[in-house]
Amino acid sequence: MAMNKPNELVELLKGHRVFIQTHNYPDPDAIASAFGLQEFLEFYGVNSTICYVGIIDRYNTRKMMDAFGINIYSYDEIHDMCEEDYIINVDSQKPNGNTTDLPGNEVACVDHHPIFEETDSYLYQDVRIVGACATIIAWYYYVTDTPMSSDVATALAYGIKVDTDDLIRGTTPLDMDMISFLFKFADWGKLNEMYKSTIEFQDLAAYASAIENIEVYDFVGFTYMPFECPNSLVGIISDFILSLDVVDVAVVYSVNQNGIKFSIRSERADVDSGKLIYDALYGIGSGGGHAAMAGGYVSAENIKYLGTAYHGKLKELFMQSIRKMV
Ligand SMILES: [Mn+2]
Repeated sequence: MAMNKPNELVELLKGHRVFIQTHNYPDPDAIASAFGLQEFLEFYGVNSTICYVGIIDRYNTRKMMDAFGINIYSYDEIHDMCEEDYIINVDSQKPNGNTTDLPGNEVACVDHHPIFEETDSYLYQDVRIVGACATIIAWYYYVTDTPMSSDVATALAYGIKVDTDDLIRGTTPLDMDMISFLFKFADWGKLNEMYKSTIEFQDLAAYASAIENIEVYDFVGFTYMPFECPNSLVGIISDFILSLDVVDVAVVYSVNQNGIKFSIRSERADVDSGKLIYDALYGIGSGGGHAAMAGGYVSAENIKYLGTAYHGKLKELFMQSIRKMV
């Protein structure tokens, strides 16, 4: 069923009401991809609305809306989506804990995450394992020679840079080609502005807690924040822990009343973050992602399966899974 010619996507959508849905709690790559796709479709006469579930919880992600003039709506603000409406899943796929099933019909998907469950329900599916979803959207402009606004080019470049950790994490030749393609159209000064004031004052409590609670076993750094943190902040702390010289795999989580949120990072070829979290939490929680980065979750009801000394139990589960891999 897989077509991946952008003009086929345009044909599929013509005459329908179209929503572009990102994964929940969208990050810069998801928002840039949705925005780039929206302007791409608009050029060919297809109007669409970008929507998401959850909240946009980072200052820098929120800053994208103003910087690039992006209109994106929380599903709470959309009251009239119906079954006949078409949905394009962007930076996500349907059978996925991180994407809410909305009333519309999911007809298309553009994503760079590995396919976890084969589904033939998409009429258009473009899933490629590249560093960022924004790379695929940039390629749509590239292969069709579609005019691109400076804001789209800059937002896509930002999405690629963030998801690839500045072109080092999970980066493929296509990511590099698209960065160089975007360079001609993007406003690099505006892109630079996105890198100012990236740590929010309230984040310092999470850094302090992560530093206080860190333990390192072999090459694995474990730490946690015993309070609610935005998903994206858990990821940022995980990157921070991974940057330590003695850490090659970071396991970071935040504990709150709804459960435990995990973020995994790996810079080892033999430890796949997505497989690690899936295996370590098997039967207790859920998780998945890329080789270099992944996320996961254990609900409050399931914490009891970890026992009262759950910090120790989690280390045991993750170390067991890692020893199977290395
Ligand atoms: Mn992404």
